[in-house]
Amino acid sequence: MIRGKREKSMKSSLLVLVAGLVAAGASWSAESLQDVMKRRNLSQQDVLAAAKTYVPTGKRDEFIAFSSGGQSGQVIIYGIPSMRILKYLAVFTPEPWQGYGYDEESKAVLAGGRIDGKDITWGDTHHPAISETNGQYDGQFLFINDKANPRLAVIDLRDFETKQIVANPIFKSEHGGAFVSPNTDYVIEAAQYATPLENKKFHPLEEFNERYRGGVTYWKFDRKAGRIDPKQSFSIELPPYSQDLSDFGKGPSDGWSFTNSFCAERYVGGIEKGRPPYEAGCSAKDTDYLHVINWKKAAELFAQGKTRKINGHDVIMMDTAIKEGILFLVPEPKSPHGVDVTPDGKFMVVSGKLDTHVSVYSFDKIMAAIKAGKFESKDPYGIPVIGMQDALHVQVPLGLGPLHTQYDSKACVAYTSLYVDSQVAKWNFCEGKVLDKISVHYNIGHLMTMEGDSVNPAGKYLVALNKLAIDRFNPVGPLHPQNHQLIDISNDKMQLLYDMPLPLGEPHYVVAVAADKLKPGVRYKVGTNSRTDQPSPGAVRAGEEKTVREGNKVTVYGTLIRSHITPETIEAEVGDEITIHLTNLERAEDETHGFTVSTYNVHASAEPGKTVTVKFKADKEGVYPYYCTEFCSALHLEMQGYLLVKPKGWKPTKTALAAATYTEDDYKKQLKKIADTQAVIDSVVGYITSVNYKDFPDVVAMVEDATDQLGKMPDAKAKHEAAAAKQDWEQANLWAEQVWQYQVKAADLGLRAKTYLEQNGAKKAN
Ligand code: K7E
Ligand code: CUA
Repeated sequence: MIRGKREKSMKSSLLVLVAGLVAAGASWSAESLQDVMKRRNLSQQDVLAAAKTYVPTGKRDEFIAFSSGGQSGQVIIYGIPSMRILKYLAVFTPEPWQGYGYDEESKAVLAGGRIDGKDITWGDTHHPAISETNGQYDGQFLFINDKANPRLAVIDLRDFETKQIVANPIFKSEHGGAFVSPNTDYVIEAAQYATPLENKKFHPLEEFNERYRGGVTYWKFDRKAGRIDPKQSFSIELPPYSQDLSDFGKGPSDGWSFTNSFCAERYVGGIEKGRPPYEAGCSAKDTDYLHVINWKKAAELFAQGKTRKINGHDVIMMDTAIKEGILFLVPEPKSPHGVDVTPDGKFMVVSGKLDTHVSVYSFDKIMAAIKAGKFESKDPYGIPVIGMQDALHVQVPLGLGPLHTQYDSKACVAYTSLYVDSQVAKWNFCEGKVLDKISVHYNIGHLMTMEGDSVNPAGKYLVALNKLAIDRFNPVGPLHPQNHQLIDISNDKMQLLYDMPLPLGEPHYVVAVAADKLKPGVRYKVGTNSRTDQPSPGAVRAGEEKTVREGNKVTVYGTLIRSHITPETIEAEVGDEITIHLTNLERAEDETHGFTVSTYNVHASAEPGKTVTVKFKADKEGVYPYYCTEFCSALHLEMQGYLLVKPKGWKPTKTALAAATYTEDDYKKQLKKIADTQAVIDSVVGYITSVNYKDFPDVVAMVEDATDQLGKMPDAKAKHEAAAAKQDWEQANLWAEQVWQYQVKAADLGLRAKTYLEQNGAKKAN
């Protein structure tokens, strides 16, 4: 028998492989650490750094980082301290592995990001934010913005899937998001490049000061639904000052938000007309403006209807904001980038890209000035401006090109990136003194400490997000990867530990959460549309599979389970619209099946329990194989089928399928194989039921899957016995083989369960 032979040769090659590994292991361990250090030219420092980052096989990372994927429009997930990449999470851009943009469920999510009726299949992701409860990361949701096409995405961390994309109704770009309020009731987005808010009628640049506007949007997050509620969201109209990054107040400053800006000059360029370029006109003055906004009061004004509808969206106009006393400005030096509220909520740290200082503003002083009505002036739109000296706590000279600031677990300790100096400065924001500096490679943008945006940062590690890698890695052409450098901040002196090339767009910001706060599931409730979290109307259970034709619409309600797709043939006429729903019936962890149909540009990833849908028009007659795209079991390649697209009015000329020849002898061998395998199953079942397996949900799931497989055996057994009685050896052999297939899958699950129990300390059942 071919299969028997194949197994035997697989077994013997396995033995050879194992023997080889043992031999290699022996020679490897004969080398001492000193030998390796000498051979690879490693210093003590290198080895220490390696020991601080190495995560041995089977062990896991302490923190999980969610990095923006820059121009890829995705989120990059990696572990800290190992810096091992775990997933590229699909957000704004189609991603085939996850079926994102290739199955109907995810296409519906992407459709939420359409603007002006157009599909936008890329994004420029900048700032991820983790949901917070009382200012602490809770590990439930992730938000990220698209700067290029002003949109915001909601990712549920129960399954790490993008659930929603909302497009900003009044901006044309958006940079100052995503940042969350301390209880994640709102997610903020600030415009970057000012445009007319309605943007339905053309207004020339000559009308910039009068007609162009910036703003901030407060998206209401409904935590129970796990979605943004656009109807409960609102914006505040702001001057055309190129609003940049934002942050929410916390603790004493809860209820307020802060947004800086970088072109308060309102310059509009024109290099092609001989005017000085933007870079000159936007940095001519010494100061720009920090916007200080009472968002809790703004939410009340919105509730009272003190808004104007622009493009169907509620906007609190500047006049209202000024009259109601919710909007103030504070000068900030010079072309700033980054406003970061300290964990205690008392200070706002602003870095001027073109100023060597970081400016630490005091929330108390700002409030005192507002209360006393002490303003130095009004801006051209009538917004009260608080004097810089009336708001400053301290200014600290740190170095050239300060950009972003993050916080340590130690009180008053902050880290600021210095873009021009290519350094990270560690400093004390209470006393205003520099503590340490470390060089990075090269031109750092953002930096990030563990849980560094929360009310109690975890310290330990810092990641420098360097814009240029230059000479750090093996060259891969003129386009270089980005360089994320891991730095140990647990001691007084910072220590550089690791360089990680990031090969997927330019990440702008990254956030990291303690790994134990994340509790993602391993399976869905059977029949779930994972993008809506609702039962899929296309779901069926085992045995209920069907294909329905209505007019020219063919709808398949199918299932996936090791190792077959039901149905295995789909018949259609040319021109039919085909919809295929597939439910993965597996419960075992990591038993994902994929699905595609040749040349129809569809693909779906069906994790255990998920129902996926692909849809296309069968526009050309012919034969199209479909198959499972994940190597899911030993008979994965056999997980296949044919879509038969017939011409209209086609009639068969030949009606019998070709068959191989089988004998009674073959059948007897099948029966022996089945009996032997049953003995293995019985012994595994004996072990599992002898211990407390019910205390292990993962094992219970595997046992359920195995029971499912075994449950199908009697039917196949009856069939092979009936065929044997009629001496139909072909049918007898094939149905006996199917019995064995069910056994093999059950045994595979049983062995996995047994290993799991042994490794996780199962005890004798009473
Ligand atoms: Cu690149 Cu926060 Cu968009 Cu700074 S941003 S570097
Ligand atoms: Cu299912 Cu391969």
